[in-house]
This record gives sequence, C-alpha cells and structure tokens, in this order.
Amino acid sequence: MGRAGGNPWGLQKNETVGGVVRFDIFTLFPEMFKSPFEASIIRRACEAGRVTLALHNVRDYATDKHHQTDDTPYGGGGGMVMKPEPIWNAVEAVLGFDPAGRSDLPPLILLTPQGRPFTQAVARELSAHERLLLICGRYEGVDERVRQYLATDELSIGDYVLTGGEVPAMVVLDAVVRLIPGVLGDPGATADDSHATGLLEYPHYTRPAVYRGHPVPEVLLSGHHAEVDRWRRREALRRTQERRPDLLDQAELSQADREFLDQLQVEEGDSTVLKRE
Ligand code: 9D3
Repeated sequence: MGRAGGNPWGLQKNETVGGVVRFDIFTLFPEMFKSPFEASIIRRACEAGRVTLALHNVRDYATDKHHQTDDTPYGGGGGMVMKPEPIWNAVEAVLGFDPAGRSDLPPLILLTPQGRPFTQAVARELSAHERLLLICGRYEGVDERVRQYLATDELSIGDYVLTGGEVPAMVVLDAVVRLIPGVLGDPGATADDSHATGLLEYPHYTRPAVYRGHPVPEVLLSGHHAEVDRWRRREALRRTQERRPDLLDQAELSQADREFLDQLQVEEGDSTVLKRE
C-alpha cells in the first residue's frame, strides 16, 4: 500500500517523486481521483517513477474567509461560475511564477465542453511533454478570463454532458500515461492499438475452442500465420466499414485493402437487394 495510507499515489499532498511526466491536477474534488487509480497501471507507473501526479485543491487557494470558489454570473441567469482567483492563484503557486503571457509554458489545459476534441493524436502529442497541468471546471463553467489568459489549451472528451472536468481529466491522464515509454510492459502494445492503425480492432478469441456451441474461427487454429494476419486485417476492415466508416478516410490502406472493401460494398449491395425482395 501507499506510504500515506489510503493515498493511492503514496504521496502527501503536493509532495512529488521523480518521474518522466509530471501531472498537476487542479480540482475542487481531489478525492474523486483516488479510487480509480488505486489498483491500476497508473499507480504502477507512479511507483516505477515514470509518472508524478500532484493534486491541488483549488479551494485551498481561495483567499476570502469562506474560501469561496464560485459566484453568480455577471449579467444574471441561473447557475454559478468558478471564480478566476483561486484557480489562478493555485496555478501560480504550483508553477512558482505567473504564467500570464509567457510563451515557455507546459500545456495548461482547461477541461471544458467547449474544448477541442480529445483524440488519440492529442494523447500522443501530450505524451511528448514532461509536464502537464489539468484544470477541472465545475458548476456551469469557469470565468472566461481563465480560458483566455491562463489556459494554453482546452479539451473536451466528447459530446455528452458531465458534471465537471474531473472525469475528463482522468480520461486524459489514463490515455497519456499508457503512452509513456516503460509504462506498459510491451512497447508493441501501443503501436498495434486500433486507433494507432486507424482501424477498429479485429475480433479476439481465447480457449476454449468451442464455447457453448460457438466455435472459434478455424483459421485462428490453423497455425498459418500469414492466413491469420490476412483474416485479422480483413475483419478489422469489415468492422470499420460497418461501424466507423468515417475512420476509413484517415486509415492507411493498401491496394489489397481497397479491393477487399470494394468487394464488401458489392456484397452489401447484394444482400440489401435480397432483403428488399
Ligand atoms: C448548459 C450548458 N452546459 C454546457 C453543455 C453547461 C455545462 C455542463 C456541464 C458546463 C459544464 C459542464 C461540466 N462538464 C465539463 O466540465 C466537461 C466536459 C463535459 O461535460 N463533456 C465532455 N467533456 C468535458 S471536459 C469538461
């Protein structure tokens, strides 16, 4: 277990250990980050010294006597807005300087529904940095000046409404950490990702060869590696065509891949006609 008893990162608040990438997470709900990572690859990455995680409770940086972090919106309307001072003070204290207007900053990322879409390409881009700061919004949003003058980047994890930026920050952390060299045992494991090849993955099977009457495709039991590779490639293409045709525009496809996809289209056309009859 962690040295700090129940702290999944084995760190006291604001304490760090040497790592390859350091994450600073600014949130009103630091407890939310504990359980998901208690028994995960992220925990092991921290223990192996590949990753350093530091949680910062934005409330600790509020200067008024009630430690208020939100306020009513100028112009009226419902809901509350996160005040700029506690967030700004927290980032300034952690960096050791005021980041405003500096060009030599690590990514200072605001998680917001209005951010640019988070993708595997963004995860790869972020994994090249040695430090990342993630700001989690709450309430109806964050004072616009944080977005404009403090954040260097804004990310959204998708078009659905969550209660705050904490879960998105965990998503970004998870996706970036597994790309850090040495975090996953097998370096091939990230290169072969479906989103790295640009296609959805082929189907996977393990023992038994027949389960509840459902057999594993025979080619996988054949021992013909070239045949297995060809089958997997085709199943990946078939799935992608069926479920995520948008991905095919970006995927690297060989002449053989294109011929297979064209053939699928023809077959699909045939079956559509059959179904209509
Ligand atoms: C009524 C307008 N809402 C915007 C769609 C307000 C609002 C809803 C939810 C403002 C903030 C939030 C909290 N969500 C996030 O902070 C958030 C988020 C998300 O909700 N979906 C996907 N990615 C992200 S990143 C941060």
